[in-house]
Amino acid sequence: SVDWNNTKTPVSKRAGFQVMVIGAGMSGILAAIKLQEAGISFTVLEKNKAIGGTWYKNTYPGCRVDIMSHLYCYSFEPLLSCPHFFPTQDFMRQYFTDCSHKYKIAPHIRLGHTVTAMKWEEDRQEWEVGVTLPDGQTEIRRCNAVINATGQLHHPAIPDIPGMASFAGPCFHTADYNQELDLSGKRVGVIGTGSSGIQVATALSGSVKELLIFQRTPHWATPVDVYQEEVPQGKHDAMQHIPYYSNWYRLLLFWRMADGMNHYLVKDPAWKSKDESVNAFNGILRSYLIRHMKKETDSDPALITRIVPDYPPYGKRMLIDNDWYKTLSSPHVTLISGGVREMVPNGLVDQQGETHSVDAIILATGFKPFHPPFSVTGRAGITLLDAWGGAAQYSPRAYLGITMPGFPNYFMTYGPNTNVGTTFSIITISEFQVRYIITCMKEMLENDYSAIEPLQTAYAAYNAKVDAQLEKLVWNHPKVNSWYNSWPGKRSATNLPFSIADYRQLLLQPDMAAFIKYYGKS
Ligand code: N01
Repeated sequence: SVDWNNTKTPVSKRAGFQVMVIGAGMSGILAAIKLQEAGISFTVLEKNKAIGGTWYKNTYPGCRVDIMSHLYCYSFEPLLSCPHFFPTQDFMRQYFTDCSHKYKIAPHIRLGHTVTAMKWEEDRQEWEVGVTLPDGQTEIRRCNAVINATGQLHHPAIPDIPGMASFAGPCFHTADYNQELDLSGKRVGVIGTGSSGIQVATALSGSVKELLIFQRTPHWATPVDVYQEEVPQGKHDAMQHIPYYSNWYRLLLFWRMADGMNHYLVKDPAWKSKDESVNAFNGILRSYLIRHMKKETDSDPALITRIVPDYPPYGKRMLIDNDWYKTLSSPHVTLISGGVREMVPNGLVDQQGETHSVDAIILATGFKPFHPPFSVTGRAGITLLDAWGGAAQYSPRAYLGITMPGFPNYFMTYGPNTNVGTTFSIITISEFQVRYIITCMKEMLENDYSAIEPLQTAYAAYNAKVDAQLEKLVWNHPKVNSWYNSWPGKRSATNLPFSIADYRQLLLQPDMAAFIKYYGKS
């Protein structure tokens, strides 16, 4: 859990210190709540018409959290009222909206405000932020510090499939789901079989006439016996009335879903010479997952050979089986392996050249992680894009996943190398980060620093440790291409290579010796 005590005492010095939080999703709302408690002035800029981030944008049928509600919530606001073990999208959106009201941060959120560019003004020791307002006008806003809470995954990856424009029916991404469209009784094509793909396909399978699922590469999925289930009344009551029950339950889930899984992530040292080589734990897990596939598909050998991945479990994000395998075995569902060769006016052509006619196409093709939504220019005119290798060698990095040399008072939540590679709640990671960021700000205010930025040496030393640890883990398997490793050298710029307990330890107290401090305006 997160001890918020040290960020709760309001700071008194430096009236006028202003923080701009970008994004009113899970991390932005969290940052706002904690800034408010610390007595630091802030504004939240949100480009959407409502708050919720991911849980506002993603409204496709079947969209829900694949992490248990008891973990997928703020530690200070347990989600005890959720009727399901795995909360639905609308439930999560309501939770974050309720939190924004309960903690009185809603008045600080500016909806429909899109940040277009940001520039560090050395003379003023401030960030200059270009914003497009809801009426289309633009203006410049200034602040002392920025918390970029836009996350890793919000820019849809639209595939470049030949003939895409020729398709006559509706074709849209899961993050832009067309709610007006009634797909019941239609032939629907779904491209992609990651977390979004299996959720939308399974949910639609009950109402469409025919479902054609285009799987480029199989993903692993783990069974969870309570996926569709409601939390039983007894557990509900225990959570609410037995002292500390919910804390213990969270601890149990934490162990099962987080660091208790870490041994699966370590690759066999002999790996590079053997395509399917996995460590002993991973080998046992692999057999278990294949047994599960067989059970769910009535051991259909033709199907099994097409859905068993040729890389170790956890190489890509582990899916939670939401009746996905059962869906694949339904008579009106067809799995087409190998991806899509082209789109034609009436449908899709597979890699074997066969045309499949469909009425609508859903692109469950994922997101472009860290796709820069706006340009960020730090000291000496260096942009974040340049600092991360430029367009050709783009590979985000940060000191502790939060700050960057050359970008004073620029803080990130869910930044580079902070995504968890197990199915654990990213909310806990954001809590560690927000606590760290606010502690840094308190240090600044109490010591009258106008700005801080990490030393290049601290940044380099931390990233050397990140790289050394990444080398040992499964995400850069030669057969894995995923949003985890879509950077030069297949290095994962998204994932946290350390245990969650170790990362927490690193963020407990900022090492101010690792920062350059600036005093006042030059
Ligand atoms: O995206 P993905 P996602 N032609 O990148 C395929 C979180 N999330 O939106 O594997 C054909 O995982 C691609 O194929 P391949 C979660 O962290 C959480 O599903 O590259 N296919 C793959 O199958 C998750 O990991 C929840 O060969 C193409 C799929 O599209 C992350 O978001 C729910 C293609 C993309 O899978 C991303 O998940 C949903 C092409 N041109 C998402 N391009 C929760 O429940 C891509 N694909 C919390």
